Amino acid sequence: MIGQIPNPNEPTPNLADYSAMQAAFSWEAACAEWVGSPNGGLNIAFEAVDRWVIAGRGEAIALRWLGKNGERQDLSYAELARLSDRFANSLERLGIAPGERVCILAGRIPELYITALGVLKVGAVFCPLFSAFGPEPIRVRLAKSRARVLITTTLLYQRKVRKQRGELPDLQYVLLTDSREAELGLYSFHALLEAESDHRPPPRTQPEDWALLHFTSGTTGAPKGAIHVHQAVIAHQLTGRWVLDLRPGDIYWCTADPGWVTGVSYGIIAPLANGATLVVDEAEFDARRWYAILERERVNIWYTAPTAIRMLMKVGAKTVREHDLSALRLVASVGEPLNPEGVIWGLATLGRPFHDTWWQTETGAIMIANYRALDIRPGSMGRPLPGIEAAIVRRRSDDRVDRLEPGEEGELALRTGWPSMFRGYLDDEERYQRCFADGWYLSGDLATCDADGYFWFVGRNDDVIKTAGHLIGPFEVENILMEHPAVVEAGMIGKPDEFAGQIIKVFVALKPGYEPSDALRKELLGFARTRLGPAVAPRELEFLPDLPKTRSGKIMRRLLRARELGVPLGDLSTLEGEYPENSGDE
Ligand code: 6R9
Repeated sequence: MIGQIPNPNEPTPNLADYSAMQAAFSWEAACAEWVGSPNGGLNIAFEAVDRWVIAGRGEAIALRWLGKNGERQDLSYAELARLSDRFANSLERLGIAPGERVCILAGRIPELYITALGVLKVGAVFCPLFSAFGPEPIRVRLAKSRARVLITTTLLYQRKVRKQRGELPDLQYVLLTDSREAELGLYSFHALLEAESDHRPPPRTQPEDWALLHFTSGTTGAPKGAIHVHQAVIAHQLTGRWVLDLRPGDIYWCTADPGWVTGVSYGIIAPLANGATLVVDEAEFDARRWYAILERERVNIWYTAPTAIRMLMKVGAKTVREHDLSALRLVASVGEPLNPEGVIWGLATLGRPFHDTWWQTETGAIMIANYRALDIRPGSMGRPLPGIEAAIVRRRSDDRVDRLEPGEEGELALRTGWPSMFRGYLDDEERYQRCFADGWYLSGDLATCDADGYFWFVGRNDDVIKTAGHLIGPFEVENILMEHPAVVEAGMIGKPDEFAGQIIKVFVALKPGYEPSDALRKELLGFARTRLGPAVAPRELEFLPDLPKTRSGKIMRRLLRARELGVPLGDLSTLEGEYPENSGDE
């Protein structure tokens, strides 16, 4: 256990008395008291930027962008408010109606942040697509979103969208962030922006209006589009304040890409809604660069992920000591299990223990966390946010749930009813309903809870995996491999990896007439990488004569996992996260 050592030079934690807040807090009251925008609406973008301008903090830096080649750009709250007003006006001119989805496919560039806020202001639904996805995951998500507008760069458009545009009948406008030219179906983002006024009346959206669409994966079927509403901002703001201890003027860096939920909820909304300065680094992970950013920008609050922490640990403590990281007040982690060594390494080398936090695309905001004011139990995800009731349960066959005793392993469940809770999977009501039983949201994660109310992650109860913090489902990966003429069956698993947590490994059975060979292995891996993109591409491939299947013909990935880990097949109960009676998301 790591106790919190009071430091007279540091402010009292925003959440100073966890137990008192846990007893007193209610979402109903918090939502009822929320002031909202001047015309009576509630809008994420208004809460994130315009509110600060009205409050007289317009000159404060909202976004500090660090380009990969050393460029720097600061945008104040007032500038971000004006630019996003302009973009909202551009979208209105294109005829984008409230509730419509607007997609963006881009790296971490300033236009992404302007887009997110502009889309929210016009009442449309912001849908980010990860730029390391290949053409196929992008096509699937664009098609599913039915977006008429896509914001992207020339390079990403040419590499990942152009060839498939014919298969995307809804896609009318592609706005390029780095082009001044307009040609058939392609427009210049900046030219559109410049043609508009930077004034708009405050947004009119209501708390339950759709705001965000995040695609996520399950075991079966195509990716699911989790929908969030404007009211989610109340949870973003509050978790930012309580868990990340954010306050106006803080310098804050979230290393997650906005192609994933963390990069939006905590890479855009929560820090701005708390008046902080966002540091955005366009470049990919590089230990020296990261330490230099923490030092030079005097980052106070840092939210990152276990994969990055493991890579920093590998580089060693000497590199850390070359930097002055004394501005850091809180370091936190999310997305994958954070091993106790990571927490302790943070304390020993950064002078701050990593605070683990747990949540999901579906929960929209942090649900379980280690707080500044509470002791940390290294290896534990922490305790539920005030207002959140979490429990370890087992779903019964009659769809009731039984709550389990402290120490017993079961599914992590949350009592429904917080503002950032997802409101549906786009066009998939049945899958949405399956996430709930008896008034609980069932997370699909297996965990335990100790007698003091700390939660401990065990594993998933389905076949999705986390690789370098990214959630990947087997469906897309296996489907692509099966499109290759040599492949008859494919099964994906997560293979444990020292740094990425897990890497994607596929087992493949070949059609008659094809023989396993190194050349074919390389060809299949290349085939998958070209279509799926580096983030989703399998790293290893093994040939099998055939894949283990259930009587109904489903591939038994847990047997593939058992095989990989060398666990005796007869003793599946020892496999992490395996519940023979629990079919998860199937
Ligand atoms: C925010 C985000 C959700 C899944 C979740 C769980 C895993 C997240 C974790 C963690 C262990 C933590 N996960 N936080 N596992 N410890 N602190 O990551 O959303 O991409 O939807 O993934 O990530 O398995 O169910 P998402």
